[in-house]
Amino acid sequence: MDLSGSGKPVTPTAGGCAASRCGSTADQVASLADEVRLKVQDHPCYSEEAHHYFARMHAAVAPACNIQCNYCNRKYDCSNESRPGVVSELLTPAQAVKKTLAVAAAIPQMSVLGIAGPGDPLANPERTFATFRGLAEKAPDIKLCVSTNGLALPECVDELSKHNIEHVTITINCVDPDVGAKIYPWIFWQNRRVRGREAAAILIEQQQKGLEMLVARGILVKVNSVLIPGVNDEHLKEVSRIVKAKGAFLHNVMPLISEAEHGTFFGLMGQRSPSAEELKTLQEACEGDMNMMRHCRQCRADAVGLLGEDRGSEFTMDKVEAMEIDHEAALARRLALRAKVLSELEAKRTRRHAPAGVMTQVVTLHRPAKAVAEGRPVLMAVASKGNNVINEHFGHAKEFLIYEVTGASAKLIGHRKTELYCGGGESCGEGESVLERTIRALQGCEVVLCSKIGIEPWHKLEAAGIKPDGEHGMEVIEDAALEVWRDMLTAGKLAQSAPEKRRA
Ligand code: CLF
Ligand code: SF4
Repeated sequence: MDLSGSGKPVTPTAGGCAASRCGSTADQVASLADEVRLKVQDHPCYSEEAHHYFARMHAAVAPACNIQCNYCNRKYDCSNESRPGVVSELLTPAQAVKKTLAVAAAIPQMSVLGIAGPGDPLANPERTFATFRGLAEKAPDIKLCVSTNGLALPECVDELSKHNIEHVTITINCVDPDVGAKIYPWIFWQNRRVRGREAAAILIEQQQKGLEMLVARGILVKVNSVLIPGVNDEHLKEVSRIVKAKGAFLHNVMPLISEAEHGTFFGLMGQRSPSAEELKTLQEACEGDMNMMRHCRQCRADAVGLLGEDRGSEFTMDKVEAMEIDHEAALARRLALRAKVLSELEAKRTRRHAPAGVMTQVVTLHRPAKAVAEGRPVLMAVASKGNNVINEHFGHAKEFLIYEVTGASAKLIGHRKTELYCGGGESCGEGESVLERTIRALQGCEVVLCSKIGIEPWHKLEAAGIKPDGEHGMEVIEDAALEVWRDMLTAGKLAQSAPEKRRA
């Protein structure tokens, strides 16, 4: 693993137009230049494959922010990198280092420490860099990651470089100040508050300058954009084109989370969030220009665990203080697990690309016969706790991974959180059960793959036109999904056009 931080500019891929496809899926990771592959192969956000196996945590050390976004209420987590919800504990840098070491000792899959709020990390540079310094000394195997709105980025790039930070996320919602003026009411700039279009213009200039400086130093940049229907939806295609042209590694378009009860300007003004279909359509439109992140969970600024997991309550400071930790043994466990996972993934890739004479069943599933590739795509929901296998009970799943499956591939295109579809209120329907909410969250899917499922949900899913499948428990997700797709094709279910409900 590259802990050297050579500071040399990095070519994102081995070459050619593949540069625009770099990033996340298994085969894409395999095709990256070695220097970049070492940086992303165990980063759960920069590699879709890695997110099944590796965990990250966020240290909430950065309370202040230097801008105001209309989707943010400062009582809540930063929407740059989190879903609304208060940060449980604001940490000092020393506490953050202690907590990170405790998490890394208990969760050997932990490979990244990110600082993503609750305000802006670079508006709190002393606290942010003190945390990174402390951790780099004590756990040099943990990658350091930061997420920022970009206003203070240019003045921090040298410092980021010095601290061997190889991954920076910039939230860029626009490249046009007129669009920006609808998203940012003000920024705090050179000791004064600047408003409206002028504020947006300064922010955009700083973001673009910061992006260019990072790329020039070989730091991988992910751009996050919040999709705000009617405000920047069409405009994000232009954003994607520009940031890719400037060398951003990955683009992550996230849906606006807008609820009146969060007290945000957008929430109170009734600005709606995009539908799953709108998000997918935009991601596909942007994908023509660059690789898109599809597995983001919009996690909290104090998130702990695999993406989608929330293990923060196991690591409150009082619990951390009481832990006795053998740091050397923990480091050895992490390194051993990382080596094992990465070598297994490498072996899997080699099997998949083996010549025809030595094809395994896995290869067959990933390379179906030509005739098999002709059915229509099917959306499948998958209940998984990680490791890229179907290992979660339907009734225990708090989220489902959504795959678009064709004869040629099973592609992760997003996730659906069942919690977001909470009952109560006019829009949700009074008295709606958890099961009904879950089924509503799965609208558009035709199959649910899970390790087990009870008889009542089985019947209700079927009645809703979704086929429950508990037969592939503990199987690799993509392989099982492709097998189910082929069974549907054989049964003559894929000839007709996609059901009307898929467009819901
Ligand atoms: Fe955190 Fe962000 Fe680093 Fe990941 S999150 S600072 S790059 S370690 Fe990841 Fe969470 Fe999405 Fe962010 S899933 S919100 S993209
Ligand atoms: Fe909130 Fe983050 Fe925007 Fe600051 S940058 S206002 S903390 S969402």
